[in-house]
Amino acid sequence: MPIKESELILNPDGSVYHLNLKPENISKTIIFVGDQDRVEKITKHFDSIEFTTQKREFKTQTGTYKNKRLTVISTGIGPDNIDIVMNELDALVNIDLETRQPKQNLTSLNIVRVGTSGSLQSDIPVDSFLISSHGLDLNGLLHFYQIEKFTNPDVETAFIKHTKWDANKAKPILIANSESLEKHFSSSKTYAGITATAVGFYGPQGRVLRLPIKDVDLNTKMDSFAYQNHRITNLEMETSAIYGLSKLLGHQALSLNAIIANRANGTFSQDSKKVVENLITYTLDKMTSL
Ligand code: R1P
Repeated sequence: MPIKESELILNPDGSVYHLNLKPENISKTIIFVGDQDRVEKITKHFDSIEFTTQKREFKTQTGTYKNKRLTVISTGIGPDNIDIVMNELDALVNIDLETRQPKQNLTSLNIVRVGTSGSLQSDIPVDSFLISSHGLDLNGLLHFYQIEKFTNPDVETAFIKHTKWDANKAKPILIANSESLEKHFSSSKTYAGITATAVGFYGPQGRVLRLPIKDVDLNTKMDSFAYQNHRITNLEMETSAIYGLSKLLGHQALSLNAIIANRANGTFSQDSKKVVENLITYTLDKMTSL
């Protein structure tokens, strides 16, 4: 049965609905950024750019860096956008858009997020690079999919117990990164740890402006959580969704974080643009041998 027009929505030119992309517009190696203005901060290093498009917050450029064909795409903020980006990118490679049928031979994309994040650990300072060993999904997105096979119940149960997790909130799920990508991108310059992925920037990350939040101690409890060799190092808004949907769809994913804030000691980078720029050049250089 072909996938219905209401489920796989295509634009009149045949491109996928939100991303405005056709299969030939993307490389199999893709960099995600949150901010649409960060796309060109990456592609300014390219030898050449063959394709550019943008719809809403989803800006895409494809080109070559030292002869390696790469696509850079902005996802905007949050796991809800990751649901759109991951499903539509997968459709571009794994669904025949003419017949609307899933392909027999599936393609696995390499996806690397270059993002910013706040450290929860005082020993992971601002201006450092952090690789997410896992995404800890605190936002509920993955519960809409059949994710059971990729969860880590022992760690999740320990986390729920340690934080006295409110049963009215979505149950936390822990998803691992792509081991091979982690090996490729690790170096003496990188820290590693669990990245917690929140559904919002303020209350869901423990920030209080005028609204009281339910658990003012949640960040401290996350910071002190330890299970075997696992600890939670940082908090942002996309990693667990990227990891979970990549596992389900058969893609390789890694999240690289420029640490611009340290929530444990209250510091913020003196030059956050510089640490992001440094992470971009670090990532691009590793990309050439991927
Ligand atoms: C919030 O300001 C945004 O910044 C972080 C969060 O994950 C969220 O998307 O990442 P990016 O800078 O990669 O967007």
